[in-house]
Amino acid sequence: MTDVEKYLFDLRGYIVIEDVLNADEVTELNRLIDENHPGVNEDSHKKHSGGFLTWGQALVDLIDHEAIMPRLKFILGDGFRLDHYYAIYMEQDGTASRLHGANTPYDPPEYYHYREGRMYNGLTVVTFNLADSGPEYGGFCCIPGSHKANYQCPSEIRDGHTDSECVVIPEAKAGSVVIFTEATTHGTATWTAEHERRSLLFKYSPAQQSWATNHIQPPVGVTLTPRQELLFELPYFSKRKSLFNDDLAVKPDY
Ligand SMILES: O=C(O)CCC(=O)C(=O)O
Repeated sequence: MTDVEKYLFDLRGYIVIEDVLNADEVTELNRLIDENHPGVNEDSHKKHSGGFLTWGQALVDLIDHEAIMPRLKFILGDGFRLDHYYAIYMEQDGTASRLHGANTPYDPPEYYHYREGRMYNGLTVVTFNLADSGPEYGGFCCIPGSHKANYQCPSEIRDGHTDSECVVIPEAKAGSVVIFTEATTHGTATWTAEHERRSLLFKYSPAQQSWATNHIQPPVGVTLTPRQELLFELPYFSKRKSLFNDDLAVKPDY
């Protein structure tokens, strides 16, 4: 996590990291999706769909991609876990989703705190973009800074959605990653592009908590590295293994 990224994540609740995947990697991931694509819903021209970790190793290797692990360590602390994941596919006119998530009202699994010199986050999303998205096209949208908002988002702003002046659609090219805290008020903007939106969302929780009702299971028939296996551990805190070395993730010094 660079100083600029730390500053921007704290300030806005999200960062965009360009060029995490190169063009060949994007092509390969899109090929795996082409082979297995579940299609979009006829009415909404969009689909949220999980289960893709059995489609190919390149997809599995995104869960602990070298570009995201140190950043997640900074954001969530060591020992974080994969809470759930899904892809968003959107064809032209794919419908918007409402703005949700906020600092106020407080939602216990989705928080942003700063205490004793470091940030603490609840559910945190890593979105791999396999197609260009942004203001020209639609896709992820949010209210920068709302992870620290002390007042509830007024209905005029929530209902105004991307017409509200404080809502942005960050530019995120194919190969980029967006990392955001779910405490940032966010949603999906109508997809206006001719090309399909393909975004893979991996949602991580700190070691001790789960947002999802069902704890995610490792994908069947897939070989995981020891570190990838740790990402599928149940939520607990005490004596949790580090994702980065042979030590424990957390060693309280009191
Ligand atoms: O990427 C998007 O379109 C928004 C995803 C979303 O709403 C969420 O992660 O809760």
